[in-house]
Amino acid sequence: MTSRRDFFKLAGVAAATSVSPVAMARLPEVVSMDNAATQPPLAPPSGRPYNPVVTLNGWTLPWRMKDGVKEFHLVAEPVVREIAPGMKAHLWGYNGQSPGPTIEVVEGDRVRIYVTNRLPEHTSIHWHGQRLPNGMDGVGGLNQPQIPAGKTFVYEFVARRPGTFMYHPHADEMTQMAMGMMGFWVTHPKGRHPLIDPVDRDFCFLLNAYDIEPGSYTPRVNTMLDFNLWTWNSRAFPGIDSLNVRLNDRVRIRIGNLTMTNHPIHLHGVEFEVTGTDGGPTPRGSRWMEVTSDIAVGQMRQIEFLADEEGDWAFHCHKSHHVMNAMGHDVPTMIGVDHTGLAGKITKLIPDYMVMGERGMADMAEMEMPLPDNTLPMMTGQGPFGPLEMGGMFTVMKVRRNQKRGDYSDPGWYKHPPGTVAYEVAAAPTEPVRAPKAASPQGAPGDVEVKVRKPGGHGGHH
Ligand SMILES: [Cu+2]
Repeated sequence: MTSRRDFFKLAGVAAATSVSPVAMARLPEVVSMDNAATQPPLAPPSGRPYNPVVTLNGWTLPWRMKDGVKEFHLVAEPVVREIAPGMKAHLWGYNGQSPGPTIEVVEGDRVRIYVTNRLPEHTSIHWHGQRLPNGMDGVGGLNQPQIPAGKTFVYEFVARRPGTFMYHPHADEMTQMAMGMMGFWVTHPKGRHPLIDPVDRDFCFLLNAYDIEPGSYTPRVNTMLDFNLWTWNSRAFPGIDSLNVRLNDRVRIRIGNLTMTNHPIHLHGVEFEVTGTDGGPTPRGSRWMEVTSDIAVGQMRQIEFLADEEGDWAFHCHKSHHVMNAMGHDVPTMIGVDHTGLAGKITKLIPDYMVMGERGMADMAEMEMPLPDNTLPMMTGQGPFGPLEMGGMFTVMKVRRNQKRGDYSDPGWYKHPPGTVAYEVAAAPTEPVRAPKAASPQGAPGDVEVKVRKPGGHGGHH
């Protein structure tokens, strides 16, 4: 194992001479990442130049050039991924992290990818969206034998079309995807492309989801619907880094969805265009401005915009349950219900019952609630004006005048110019004007009685 920086010193030098020099010397060095922070873009040290992407809470895999072929080495293996500070998950991934590293190549590149399987079961890799020879498509049993545990296979093809791609196993998929085996792939155009504009910043990340019972570490792999952790690159807010850009940058964000449901991704502050899908760049006549783009299961979308408004702009999935972290499924809605004396009685029946939300759920963000080890508060994160009441698929795009070109560091919270923040006015509350109360018609119910709903079932929130 070596760090990404050390790799370049080693690249080109025959690695791993200790085991079987003849067989092993051909394998590129394994480069591994040991933390979940967003790594700076990897400027290409060889091959055609391009403007590299930044993987949100991720990194790009270095390669070595061998006889004009870009050689990568992916290692499928169990990993420990920090979902957010305070919670770690035991996942399967590649080269130390889940998702695996982003692979960046240029249109026309011949690419050779060694895949070593250190999982306890066989695997394969499907290069989602690529044009390639059929035998390289990675569907275990259909296009190739599975890669047995402990073995290394090699894939080789030419990256024929520029665009946004993903990779994931096509072997025991339900388990391996639920455990986090996936990664991003970007093929840059080899020159000026009529439908691909240059941008100042190019971000990418995968949408993924896990079902990890609070207090445990390993995802339940049989889950079909009841995922409780909605993540971007296996990170949940407040663990998702902000997207930091310079005022008036042109920004591209590439998003791939490998969850089991769709995600309407919403960006505040600006309008964007969808400039690419899984099939490639979109024709210019098909683009229109929007602020939310729905990304269906298995799809990729590229959005682009001019970041011409300074500030801290929310960026999130618009399904409100996807901007929350793990919660029990048995929590009833209690708004308007007087809990006095109730909690004690319910706790006798349901020991882990929590009273919540007499006045809405915002209490939850401030409450010091006892949590089992290794889980995240449902709604959390501290903003400059108080608790953010968010979790899951939520982060912030920070647009700053003073952000330097190529600087991806976090500039801190936005300092609003005086007089530009919503504020309280001193005014006496006014009585609402109500329609006069009509007499109840015969047989109609009178005042509505609020009944406490017993916890149980799934509250219909799938
Ligand atoms: Cu969502």
